[in-house]
Amino acid sequence: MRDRWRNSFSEWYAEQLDRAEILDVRYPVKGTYVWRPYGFRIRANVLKLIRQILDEAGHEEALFPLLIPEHEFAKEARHIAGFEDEVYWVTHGGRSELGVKLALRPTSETAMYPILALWIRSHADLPLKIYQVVNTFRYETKHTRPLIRMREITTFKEAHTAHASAEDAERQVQVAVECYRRFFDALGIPYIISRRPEWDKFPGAEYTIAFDTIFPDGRLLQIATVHNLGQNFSRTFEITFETPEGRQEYAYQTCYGISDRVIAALLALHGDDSGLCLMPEVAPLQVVVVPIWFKERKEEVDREAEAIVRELSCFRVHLDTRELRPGAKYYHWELRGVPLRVEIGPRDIENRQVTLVRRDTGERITVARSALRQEVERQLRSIGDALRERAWQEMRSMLREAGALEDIEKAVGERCVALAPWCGSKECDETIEAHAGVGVGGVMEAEPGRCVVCGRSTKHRGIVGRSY
Ligand code: P5A
Ligand code: ZN
Repeated sequence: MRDRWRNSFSEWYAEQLDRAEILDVRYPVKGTYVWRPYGFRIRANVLKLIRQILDEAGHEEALFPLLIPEHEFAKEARHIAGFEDEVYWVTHGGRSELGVKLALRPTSETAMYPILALWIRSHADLPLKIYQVVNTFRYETKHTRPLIRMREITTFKEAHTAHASAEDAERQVQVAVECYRRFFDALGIPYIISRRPEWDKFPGAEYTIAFDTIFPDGRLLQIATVHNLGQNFSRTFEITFETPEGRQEYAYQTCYGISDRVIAALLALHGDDSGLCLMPEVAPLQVVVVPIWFKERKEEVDREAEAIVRELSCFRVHLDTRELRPGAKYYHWELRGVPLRVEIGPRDIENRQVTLVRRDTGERITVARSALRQEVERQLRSIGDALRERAWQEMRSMLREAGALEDIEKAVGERCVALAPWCGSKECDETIEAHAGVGVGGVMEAEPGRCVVCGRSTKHRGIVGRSY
C-alpha cells in the first residue's frame, strides 16, 4: 500500500526518519541533524558505492580544510556573489578577533584551487582528478528539511578536475554524468538530466548539468550537479601549466557534487505505507532471520536458524533472537526496510525448507533448504530490479508533455512536472512563471516544437514543476 506515502508524503517522510532511526531531528541548531547508527550504516554503504565509482573512473580522494580565508573566498567575483548570503563566518579565536575572517566552506573551490595552483606545473600534471567527502555549511534561508535542505550538509561528495584543453574538460563533464548515472542506477533512483538555465547555473560556471528526481508529492529535487568551469577559476587562482611547446596556459576545470539528498531520495522513493524499503545494495541488513519457536522445539529451531545465518554469511544477515512474538519482529524489520526475511519453524525443518518473505511485495516464497543461498541471492537481485523499475515508472507517471501554457498550469496543479517546448528566453520563462507559479528549472534537447509562449520554433523542452 502506498496511499499515505503518496498523499501525505511530507508527514510520511518525517515519520520514517524517526521510526527507522535514521536521523534525530531534535538537535538544537536549525538545519542540522544527528545521524543515528542505523542511518549511518546506510550512509556508509552509499559512500562505499560512490567511492568505488569515482576511484574506478580515475579520481583520487583527498581532504582539504574546512576553513577558507576571506581573501581566497572573495577572489572569484561571481562565485562570491552567488554564495555570500549563505556563508557562515568564523570571526573569533577565543576572545580575540581574527585578523582574517574565515568562511566555513559552502563548497570547496576556493579552498582547493589556490593549492591546485601549486600542484599543477606542466601538462604532464594534467588531467588531475580529485574528490573529497566532507561536511559543508550553507546558511539556507528557504525552509530547511532533513537530508533535503540542510545548513550543515554532512555528506558532500565533491569532485574537482583540471585539464589541458577545453575538449578534455568537456569530455570530463560526460564522464561525470556517466559516473552519476551508474551511481543512481545502482540505488534505483530515477532521474532527469538537464542543463540549468543561464540564470540558475553554479556561481562561476560556464554551464551546469543537473540530475533531478521527482518525489511522490510531485516536487522536483536536484540530486546532483556537474559544472564546466572553463577557465573562470583558473584565471582567478592562477592555475597555469606549461604546454609541450613551452607556453603558459590556464587550466580548464570541472567540478561536480552530490549531497545527503541522495539518501533522502533513496528513502523517499522506495518506501510504502509500512515504512522504508531499502535497496539491497545499500541496506545495512539484507536478510533478517526470524526463528519461529514452539515450546519444546526451541533449541532445534535455534540450531537451524544459526546454521542458516552461517550459510548466508556472504550477505549482511542478522538473526533476531529477542524474546518477542514473531509478528513484533516482522513489524520492526519491515519499517526499517530490510529487503528479505527468512522464517524458520519446526514445520520448515521437517520439510527441509525455509520461508522467504519479500519486503517490497510481501510475497511469501517457500524454498528447499538446499537451494537457500542461491535463492536469497536471486531474490535480492530481483528486489533491487523491482524497486528500480517501480521508481522509474512512478517518476514517468508524473511527467507530462505540455503543448500550451494551460497544460503546464494543469500539470503543476495536479502535482506533476511539465515538459514544455521553450525558446530559452527569460521573458517566456517569466510568462510561464506568471501562469504556473513556477518557472523553467531545466532544459532538455528534444524533437522540434514551438515555444508555448512565443511560438518560436525550438528543439528544447523546459522542465517546469514545483521543487524542493
Ligand atoms: C559541485 C561540487 C557545487 O557545490 N562544487 C563542488 C559544486 N554544486 S552545488 O550544486 O551547489 O551543490 C551540489 C549538490 O548539493 C546538493 N545541495 C544540498 N543538499 C542538501 N542541503 C543543501 N542545503 C544543499 N545545497 C545543495 C544539491 O543536490 C546540489 O546539486
Ligand atoms: Zn518563447
